[in-house]
Amino acid sequence: MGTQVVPKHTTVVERKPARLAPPPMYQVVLLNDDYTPMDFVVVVVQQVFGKSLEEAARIMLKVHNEGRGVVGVYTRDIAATRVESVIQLARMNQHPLQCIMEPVPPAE
Ligand code: TYC
Repeated sequence: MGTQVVPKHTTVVERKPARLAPPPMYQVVLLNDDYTPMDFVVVVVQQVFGKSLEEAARIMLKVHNEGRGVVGVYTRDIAATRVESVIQLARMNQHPLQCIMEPVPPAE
């Protein structure tokens, strides 16, 4: 056995309770195209994002008229999963519907 070294003085550093920063948030954005049927987009928005028929129709029309629109804001993994679900549903039904995620832009 070696000699034990025991500190003479100890200092206790009191920590402030850890304040966790909120996770970075991502917006899921639907992109317009000329081929995907409107009804299909509305069903996808309802199914993947849990929106009502009225809200899904409003989002679809906004995307149709403005070229793009935010469907929801989520943490990174949830946003990525929803984007994948939209793309998979679109592929399965042979529609070119595109969906992307991007960091929520900082408030002005
Ligand atoms: N522009 C499409 C049409 O006229 C409808 C549409 C809306 C497509 C939203 C994609 O993300 C989209 N059939």
